[in-house]
Amino acid sequence: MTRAPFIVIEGLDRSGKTTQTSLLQARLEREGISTKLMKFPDRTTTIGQMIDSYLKSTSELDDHVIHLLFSANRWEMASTIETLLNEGTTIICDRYAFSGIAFSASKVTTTTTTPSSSSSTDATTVPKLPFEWCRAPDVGLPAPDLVLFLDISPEQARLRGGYGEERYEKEEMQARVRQAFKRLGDETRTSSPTGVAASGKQWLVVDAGRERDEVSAEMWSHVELLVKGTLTSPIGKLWN
Ligand code: Z5A
Repeated sequence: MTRAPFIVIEGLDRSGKTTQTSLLQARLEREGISTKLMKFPDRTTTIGQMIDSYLKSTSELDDHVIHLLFSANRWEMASTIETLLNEGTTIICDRYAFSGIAFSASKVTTTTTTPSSSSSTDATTVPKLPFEWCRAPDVGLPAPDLVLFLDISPEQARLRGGYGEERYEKEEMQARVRQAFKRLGDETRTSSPTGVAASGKQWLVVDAGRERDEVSAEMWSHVELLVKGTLTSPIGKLWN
């Protein structure tokens, strides 16, 4: 039995994920390939509306609670993802579980101390949520066949439109998120046969600081191989 591929686009804020997922969808449709665009958070569901109001700072939630809501927002689409792939619809997904881990694991508590021998203060940051705790709720979700990580420096991202409107859009946070994504990408490339990298599944870094057309051309070069090939392997499970 053959199935369609599951392609995830990840990246920092303003790296151009929305722009590039739309360009990719248009390209796939021009090639006659049936495609479904998904985006997480999916702000249209009841859970998604809670996430939306948290991101816009119109509500406050405990860090554990919002993390679990982001994951629940993906689980509510998990069976739809599997059905679409098995029916032959290619899925392009704007953010997925990797964002879930990278953002939550980058939240820190900062403590400042003033050593008695000095007049300056030392700042220590401690993660609020352990990395592995952040991964746990997403274990078992449908695994992507390809992750394209759109890489952009926080400085470049800040120069793009709309930056700074939502909760996590602060440079220090974005720098930590970038490191967390790097860790996820590195482990995916070197993971054991049970990881996302199994069966030729890939995490590829794309320089998103270039012109739109250059970025989309590189993305297409990676996606074309996958969508024009034949996938017979069953849909994988994340981190199982
Ligand atoms: N989050 C989380 O914490 N946990 C989770 O599990 C998930 C997410 C799934 C909202 O995500 C927040 O949720 C996000 C992560 C967290 N927080 N932060 N920070 P979102 O995906 O809904 O929102 P976003 O990350 O802010 O995405 P965005 O606004 O949609 O940005 P984008 O999609 O990466 O970029 P864009 O909209 O395509 O482009 C941004 C601007 O740059 C726009 O003006 C474009 O015209 C311009 N642009 C795009 N490409 C280029 C190039 N190549 N050159 C120049 N200008 C460009």
